[in-house]
Amino acid sequence: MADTSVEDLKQQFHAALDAARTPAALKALRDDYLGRKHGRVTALVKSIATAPPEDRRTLGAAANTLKQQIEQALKAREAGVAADARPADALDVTLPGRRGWTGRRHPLTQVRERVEDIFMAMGYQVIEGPEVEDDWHNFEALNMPAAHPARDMQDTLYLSSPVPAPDDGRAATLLRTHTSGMQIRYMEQHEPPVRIIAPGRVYRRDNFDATHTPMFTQVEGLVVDEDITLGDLKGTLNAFAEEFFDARVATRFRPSFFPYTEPSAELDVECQGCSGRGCPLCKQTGWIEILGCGMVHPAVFEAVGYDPDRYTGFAFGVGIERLALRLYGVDDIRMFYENDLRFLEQVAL
Ligand code: 2U9
Repeated sequence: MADTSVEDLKQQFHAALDAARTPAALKALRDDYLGRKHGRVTALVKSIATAPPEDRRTLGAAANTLKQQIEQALKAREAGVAADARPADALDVTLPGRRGWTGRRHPLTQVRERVEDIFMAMGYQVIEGPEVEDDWHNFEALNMPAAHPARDMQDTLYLSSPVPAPDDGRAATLLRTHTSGMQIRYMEQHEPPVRIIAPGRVYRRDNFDATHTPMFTQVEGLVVDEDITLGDLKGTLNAFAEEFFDARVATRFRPSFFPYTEPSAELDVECQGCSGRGCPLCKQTGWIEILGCGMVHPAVFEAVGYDPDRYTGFAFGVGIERLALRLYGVDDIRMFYENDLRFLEQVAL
């Protein structure tokens, strides 16, 4: 009986020792077994006095041996744990990692860069220039003479009087309403062939509501050479649409009007959300408008000193916000300017 309890105690101790991995656990184990007042082995030794006399010798020897074994085992383990011990604030490599916050480009920047990349790969040069423009580059050279409605103060943000006083030699200055002035500047300084895109911010005197902002982003393109045809325009813009949507998309060119192109068109692509069947994204039409385009008006070539009988060209303009709205199915353009991370993190190409 007494032997069994010594053996039990020994087994229990070794099981507990296996589980004790820290200095604190070892200390608790030591107290549990060897503690002066309540230690189990201590109690066993004390119990010898009340055991039957004929058992005392063997029991005493067994208890002593156990006490020594426990003492040795604890010492050995205490030494090992001390060597392994780490300060409480040490790196715990088993904890799950903390993910860093990765920044990304604004959705409008992503769409603009995607458009730029596609045309750059086709050999177009990117040109950039001032947002404050003069009357000639923004209007006059683009076949929009003095009385043209687009020049109205209702539409354009002027920085000077729209009609300078007769004795004022300076031209009217304004916030550009499109990036086309850049193409005019480029043609004034270079002979054809021309193959450029002009991205940038443009300004219009507009409301700030779900579908309008007084500032928005454009990418315009211009190609000029001998024998450029409407077929070049269609082939180029179809290729652009397939690259942009990364798919064989159906397109259609709808007739339109712009003062600086003739003929003019708007390009629709089959709605990617419903494959043309009709959905809220395409307002049930099955088509999504992505850009305006046309053959450059001869009056524009005359304004920059190009011979309109020798050169032809095509031009196009993409409104990046409108395109992004349709791409992401966003119903309020203001979302792009509020910088609410909950929105920005959801829209990514
Ligand atoms: C030159 C000659 C012609 C650029 C063009 C468009 C058609 C067009 C709109 C798209 C949405 C403006 O941002 S938007 O509101 N643009 O539809 N833009 S042709 O034509 C040019 C440009 C420069 C010298």
